[in-house]
Amino acid sequence: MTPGPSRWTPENIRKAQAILETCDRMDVALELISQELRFPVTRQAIDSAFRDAGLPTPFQHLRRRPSAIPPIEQRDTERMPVAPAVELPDDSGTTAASAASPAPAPEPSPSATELQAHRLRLRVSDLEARNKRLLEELAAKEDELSAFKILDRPPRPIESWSMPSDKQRKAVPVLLCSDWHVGEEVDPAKVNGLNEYNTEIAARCIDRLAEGFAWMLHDPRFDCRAAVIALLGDLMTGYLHPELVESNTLSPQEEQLFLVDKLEAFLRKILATCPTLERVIVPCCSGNHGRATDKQRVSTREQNSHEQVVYQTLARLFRDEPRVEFHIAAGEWVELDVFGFTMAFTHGDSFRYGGGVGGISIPIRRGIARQFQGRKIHQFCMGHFHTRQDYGDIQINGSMIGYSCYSMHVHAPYEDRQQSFFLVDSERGKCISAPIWL
Ligand SMILES: [Mn+2]
Repeated sequence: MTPGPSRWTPENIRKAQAILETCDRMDVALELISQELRFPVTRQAIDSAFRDAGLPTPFQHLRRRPSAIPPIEQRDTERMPVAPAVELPDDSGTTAASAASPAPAPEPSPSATELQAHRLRLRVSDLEARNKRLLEELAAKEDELSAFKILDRPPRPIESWSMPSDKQRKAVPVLLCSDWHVGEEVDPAKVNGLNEYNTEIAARCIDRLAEGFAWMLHDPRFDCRAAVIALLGDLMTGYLHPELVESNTLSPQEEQLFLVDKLEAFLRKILATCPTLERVIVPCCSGNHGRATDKQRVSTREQNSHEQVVYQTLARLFRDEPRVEFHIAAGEWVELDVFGFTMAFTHGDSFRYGGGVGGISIPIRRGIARQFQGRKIHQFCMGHFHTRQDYGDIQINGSMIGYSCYSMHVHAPYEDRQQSFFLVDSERGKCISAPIWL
């Protein structure tokens, strides 16, 4: 049996961090964390979970600002005007040296013990109230985040993790998903018999893509704990051209529902078949085909895309799945930091290619040089061109629909249905770049 996923999900680690930061003592913190996470948390377990996550030790998270917490005596004497517990001898006649030496501790009187107990009880109830309030605030903030903000947070970098042995390399698999065109049909009779595509074939391809991804992860040379599954648009065809109203087998609304169902099953299959993955990051960009307007809107691209609805719906379906994180583009790009390598994802339709002999890399290089103004991006990922190309720092995806009437019309070279897969090695960057054939 393979072990189940760790209970120390990023979400649980965040909760533990938040609680530690409100506590002064480790034993109190451990008890509160156990209550919150609903499993017994030991010092060793939390130490190793934080170590694995590359965080400072739990002890370093504790709130250790003595000045912020007045000593019991100062604080509570204000509240409780009780006679001082210990009568100090009159020191008016003593020298400085003798004043500095500790006075012999007097026997605590019964009233002093009672007072101390009372103070401690007050302190405990203070702390309990404070912790309860903070936990409530934390829960409220989390609700707020999951309802509205989850989609706006910039992706948390993928950081390196510690490994028990050095026989494997650490890597993050990246899968580009784009140009599925699920509502479009390819009639073999219209493409010289080179291809056939419809919703049934699309559904089968989506399932095969999840299988292919899991198959690529079976590589024993690599330890993969986080993955990137990028949804890069044109997953639907929509009514972009008048002829598509006649030829599509699904309307834009039907395509959205089809995609929500299939993408949910696709991601759940990846979670089920890739148990080593602790984080699955899903950058989402809309394609030009998903637009709900006649012409492509520029500044309100995402607000006017049907694909945005698909992505937002998926993010809500996976709200309670801590392993999956959606990051939906606000504009053209989503950026992500993987082991310190910067990656940028987009659909790709802003790059105009007129069929020049230099190939598509020329207009893309010119475009990104302007858009990023020299800022170093190690890996650009995009779809749109239906031709899988690996230009090193630019990865262009193939398509799921494959060769179509449109491909014939623009004299595009034939290419089998395929999507792009590669690994980001923790030290060397991109490697094992391969198509997943569908
Ligand atoms: Mn496109």
